[in-house]
Amino acid sequence: MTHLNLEDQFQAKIDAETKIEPKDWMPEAYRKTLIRQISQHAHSEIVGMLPEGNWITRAPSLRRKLILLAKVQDEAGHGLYLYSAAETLGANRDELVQQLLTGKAKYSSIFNYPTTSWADIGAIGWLVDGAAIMNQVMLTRASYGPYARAMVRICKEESFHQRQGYEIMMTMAKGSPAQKQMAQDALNRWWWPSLMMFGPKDDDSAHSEQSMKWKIKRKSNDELRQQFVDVTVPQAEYLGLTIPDPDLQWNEDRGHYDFGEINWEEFWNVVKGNGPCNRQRIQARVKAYEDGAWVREAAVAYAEKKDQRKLVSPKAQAEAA
Ligand code: FAQ
Repeated sequence: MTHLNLEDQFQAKIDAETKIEPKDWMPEAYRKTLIRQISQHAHSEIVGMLPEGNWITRAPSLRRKLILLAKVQDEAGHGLYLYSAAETLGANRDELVQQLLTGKAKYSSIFNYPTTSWADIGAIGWLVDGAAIMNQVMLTRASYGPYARAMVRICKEESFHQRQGYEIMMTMAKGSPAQKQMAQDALNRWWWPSLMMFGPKDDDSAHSEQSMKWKIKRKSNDELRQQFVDVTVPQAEYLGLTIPDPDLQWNEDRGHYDFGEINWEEFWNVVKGNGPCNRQRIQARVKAYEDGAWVREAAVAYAEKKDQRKLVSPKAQAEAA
């Protein structure tokens, strides 16, 4: 029998589609890559609550307000599952949060754009959640068990989010000319940033090759981006809206849509912290963290008191005797 070293055994497990679980041996680089990706993903869900949260008080009806509240709450839940998944790898949640608050951690570029009209809530659900699902369905098959399992539930919820966004777009696109114009304007502003969500081109993607070998990622950034364009163009046509890309064209030979070049300078600028809302987003998270300090302190004080009470309670004394 050939003797396999730990790293080869690990890769053999991945190749055989056996899930890696928290207590299994794993290369440090695998652990690090997962903590990086999962924590960036968790931060994205948490920061992602802000652009939509902006419209909760101004939703056009009670029904819309209830739906939006539920959606934003779902994003909080996703963030929490993902922080927990990162903890199974030995990451410390407080440290991860500190990295976000001090601007050291990355989160998705998309959440650094402003939501200036109600139609943006439709566009976010349709395009941003649509892009998120396209990327996350493959993650339900990621090699790391806790991440893959968290993704199953997250994807179900994201698909509801996508539909609520598309329903807003349908209502507006079939409404008055002014409403249709609002929907078109939202599409114009969210289209390109949504394509950027898939990350840099494959040639410029630092982590893709290794992450695909480890089956953390199963499809490349460009493959997923193409898949997103292919499913979204007919949806825009159904709405009677125009995608803001003069180079967009069906390519019979490839069986895919060709589309224009992304503005990569804008992408990297936003990733580096210089997008339209980066500072505002971090400030909002810092404020929420500071405003919540009393809750954390009260919880710790309560836990300490409870421990002390246990020590002096008659039952505890009798048990101790
Ligand atoms: N923005 O080598 P790659 C959502 C960074 S959740 C900012 O290709 P990788 C739900 C990347 O981190 C949306 N940075 O990296 C929702 C790396 O930097 P590093 C988030 C980006 O990891 C909806 C560098 O560039 N989804 O929307 C971006 O192999 C509505 C090189 O890139 C996830 O996080 C970007 N767009 O592939 C919530 C899914 N793209 O770490 C509220 C999980 C790349 O070396 C409302 N993540 N970078 O300093 C993934 O699938 C992957 O991490 C990718 C990037 C595909 C995002």
